[in-house]
Formats: sequence, structure tokens, C-alpha cells
Amino acid sequence: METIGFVRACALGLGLVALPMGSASADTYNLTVDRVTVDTGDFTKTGVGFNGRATPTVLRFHEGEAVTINVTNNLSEDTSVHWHGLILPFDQDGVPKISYPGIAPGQTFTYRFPIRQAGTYWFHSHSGYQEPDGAYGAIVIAPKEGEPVRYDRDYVVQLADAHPHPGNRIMRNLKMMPDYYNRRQRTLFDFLRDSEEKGLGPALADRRAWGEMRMMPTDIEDLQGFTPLINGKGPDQNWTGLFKPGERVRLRFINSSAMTYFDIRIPGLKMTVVQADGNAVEPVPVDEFRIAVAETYDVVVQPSDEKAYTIFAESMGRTAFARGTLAPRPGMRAAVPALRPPGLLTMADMGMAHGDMAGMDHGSMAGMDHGDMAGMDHGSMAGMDHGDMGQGSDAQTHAMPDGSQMPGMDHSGHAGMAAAARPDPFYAPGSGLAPQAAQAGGKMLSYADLKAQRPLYAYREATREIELRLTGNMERYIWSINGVKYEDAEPIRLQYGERVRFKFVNETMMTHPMHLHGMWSILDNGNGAWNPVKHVISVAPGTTVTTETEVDAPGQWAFHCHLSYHADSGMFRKVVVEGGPGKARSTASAAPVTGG
Ligand SMILES: [Cu+2]
Repeated sequence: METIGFVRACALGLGLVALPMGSASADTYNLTVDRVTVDTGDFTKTGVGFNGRATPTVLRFHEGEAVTINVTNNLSEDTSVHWHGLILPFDQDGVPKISYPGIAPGQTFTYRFPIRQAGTYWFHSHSGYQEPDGAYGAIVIAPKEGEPVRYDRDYVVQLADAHPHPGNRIMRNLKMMPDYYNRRQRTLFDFLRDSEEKGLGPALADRRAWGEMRMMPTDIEDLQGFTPLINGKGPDQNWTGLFKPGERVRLRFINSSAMTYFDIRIPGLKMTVVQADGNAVEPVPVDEFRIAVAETYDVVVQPSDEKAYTIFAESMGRTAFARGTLAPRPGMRAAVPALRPPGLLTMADMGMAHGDMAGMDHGSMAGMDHGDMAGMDHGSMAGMDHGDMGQGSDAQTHAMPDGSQMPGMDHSGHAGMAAAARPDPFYAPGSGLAPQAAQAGGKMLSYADLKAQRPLYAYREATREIELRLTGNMERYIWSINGVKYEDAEPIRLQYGERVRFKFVNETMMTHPMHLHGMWSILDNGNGAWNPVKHVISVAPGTTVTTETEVDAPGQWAFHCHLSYHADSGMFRKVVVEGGPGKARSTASAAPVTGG
């Protein structure tokens, strides 16, 4: 099946250049990193790609194989390739200044590591803004013991958010003006400016202003103005995967965006989620799912009719969509749905609903750096609670069990609150970001639905807990962990053999996809020994999410938010695993590292 999938995908123009032709046992792959022209159908730009192409290269490995990958840098600047989600020795992980020095212009670096897992992963540059500029590809690994999933066709569906501006310019603009890429009328930053001019009290007293502040859907996305791509193709270029009616089609969704979450559906088809982040889960039939930046989900669909179906992926902020097609014949197309109205951030997303946020420090409301944030000091925030909301005197009393308890708030037109059958426990009660299926009564995947089919580790009590508050100063576009940005932070030190519990407390208004390199993150979603095993954990605003990690990989690793500009502005840590086989030497200095 794999080979058939490969041949067909190749015919459709996917860049499967690095497959070892003619031999399943060949284990040497060659990749070049090149300047390429990215053509989205909306604009063309100069970007970065692999093997001379803007369409993503797909590497196909076999579990148990020992790979050798020669990466040649044809750029005029340093590059690097990180194998996202692969479990490998730390010096093969591809993060400059943590794993190795990087790859200089003209140089070839040879990676060598055993493939000890199966499933869908991806690879990308970890240097500068090469990944946002297009340096990403897919990895598909065939399992040693045969596929647990039955399918007739197999397609990679790799999403990205191509932007006309190069990454370094985007970062400069965000630093200069955090709402630079916000195209809607009013934003939190306008509100903050008003507060600075009039004082927060009067600004808040102005009900209309408050109402307008809530009408700022774009704070859901830092970056707008991009064209979403599927396998390198814009919506009008319509990437198409072929099927014969009745076939089971496996779609390997990979979100390689720099900054964009997508809500994905295929109108007319039920999708069965069979893998999350490369690991098999108990199958979950859904109508729609949200994919965080850097996550992968494998779904199986079975189109029975001789007609085309649209793969529709709306950005979480509803400013753009990716579109592809499944069809019996090339050139067919199906209706493309309209974008839904964006959700609206609520008080819950501002960290004001503390019902399930034990341990949150209420003295630093919303986790912002108040010293640097005019008009947002804690005293004024307290006034905001009580003056405007008319509730008690303790911030903790503002828990909103169903989001509808807050007097004085106008919930009309508020997508996230319209009678969801069952609220998603991974969103703050009353969150405007909580996803809902487009189809009436449709099922949206929740993290709570994910159950490991085959736990990778024996279940045991964590030996230690580490709290990581996700923090930020939005006015200066600094993102941080526990209020400290990367270049000022000490590494997180772990001991080989321990089982660490990470407690992520999101004190910002944005969703952060947290990615630990080198070791698995086991998401605590209440399934105990069957908690799902992931490499990216999305943490919604105003929520606390816990993961556990068996510390079984000596060396030093990156741990960061996978939103490129968040990682680059400080939401990043070095993790040092001390002890273990080989007694990895620690080079503990925290040098600035860029990339997603
Ligand atoms: Cu982030």
C-alpha cells in the first residue's frame, strides 16, 4: 500500500525526492536546503525549501531501519534540520547551539540514527525563520509489525501558513507593533491605549468600549494576511488526492504552520482519527478536529460516492482557509464552505475564570508583566473584576462554570458559547476559543477523546512536578516561561530515570503548542495508563494542562512553544538530562536560539 501511495502521490506532484528508489532496505537519503520560489496562487515569494522544491519533500522510513541522511546547505546562511517527534540521540536532533553548531553554507552534515517508532512526523529547519519561510517536509514511518490501521490509499496532507513577508520582517514588525498584522478594527492594544489615555477605570466604565474590546477576534491570531497551503498548494491551486469509491483513504494531517491553528473538516465525510502525533489512539469518529501548530493527526475516510469532497481547513481566527480535494478523477472539485465568524475572546480567555486553575498566582493576573504594561497593574485589574462585573471581592469567585454566569456580558453572537452538547474540558469554561463542529450536532475532537492504543511506558507515579507558567508581555511582544525569557533563563535540569510531571499554566490570552524534543509528553487527560502519548501539547488560554515524561534520553534538548515568533521572542527553554548511559556532559549556558 505504501508503494502504491507513493507512486500516486508522486504523480500528483508531491516532492518525494528522497525516497530510496527500488529498494526498501536502502537507508541513505540526501537532502539539500535551497532558495526556492514559493507560489501560493495569491503571491509568489522567495523562500526556503528542500531538494530545490517549494512543495514539501516526504521522507519514508521503516521502523527498525538505521538511517543516514546527508543534508547539504545551499543557502548563504547557516541552516539546520530538526526531525520533529523522532526519538533519537540528542546530537542528531538538529537544534543549533543545543544539539550541534548547525550547518554552515556549502557544508554537508550527515545525520545517523535508528528509527525506533512508526507513524506520521515531519522535519523542519530550526534556524532563523527558515521554517516559516518554507523549510518543512513530512516523515512517514512504516511500522515493523504491519499497519494497525486498514486503508487502501495513503496521503500526506501538510498544512502551512505562507506569508508574503519574510519571517525576519514579520518578527521586526511584531516587535515594533504587536498588532501590526491585525487587520480588524479594534484590538486589545487599542483598549490598552485607551486605558493609558483615559485611565483603566473610565475605559472600562465605558460599556461600549468594553464591548468593542471583546469584538477583537484577531487576538486569536498574531499573524494575519497569510495564504494557507496544503502540500505546498494554495486554495485555488487545489491539491487533489484521488480515490475509488468505497476505498478507505488514510490522510496524514501535519500542521507545519509558523503560527496558525486549523479547524479541519471534509463536508459529507465522517473522519475516524486513528493516530495523534504518530501514536495509535483508539479510533474516534469525528466531523471536525482542531490541529495545533506542529501536531499530526491521521484520519481514515471512506468516500462511497463518485464525487468530489473538499478538505476544508479554517484558521482558528477565521481569517483564511486551506483547501484541498478528494476526488475520483483529477480536475473535479466540490463546493467550498464559507468561513465561519471568528470566536470572540472572553473574560475566561483573559484568565479571569479560575474555576480549575488551582495554583494560579492571582497577584499577577493574566500572567502579564505588569511592571511594563501601562494600565494593567493588579490594582486596576481588581477594579475591572468588581466594578464591571458586579461580583464578589475575590478574583477566585469569578469562576464561570458554564460561561453564562457573568452579569453584564453580552453573549450574543458568541460562537463558543452556543449550547455545545458537552463543553470541552481543555478550554476554560466560557472560553471563546472552544471549538464547535460546523455541522449541527457534529462531533468535534477533544483532547479528552484521545486514548492510547498501546501505552509506550508502564504507568507509574511521577517522581516530581515542575510548574511552567506560560507568560507574556503583549505590548512588547515578549513571550516567556515563568516570566523569564530564554536568554535570561537557566536550563531545566532533569535526572535520567525520573518521571517528571509538567504542569502548564497558561496565563496569557493565546493558545500555545508546547513541544518537548527528544522525549515523549504523555498528556494527562484522565485515561491513566491509556493517556495519549504526544510530542506537542496545546494549552488554551486560562487553562492548566499536565503532562508526564519518562526521562529516558540523556543529553540536552529544546523545549518551546511551536509558534515561531513566540519561540523566538523567549517562550523557549533548554532541558538538560543529567546522568544515564554515557553520562551526557552538560553545556549549560543558555545561548539564544531561534526557530520553531
Ligand atoms: Cu506561544
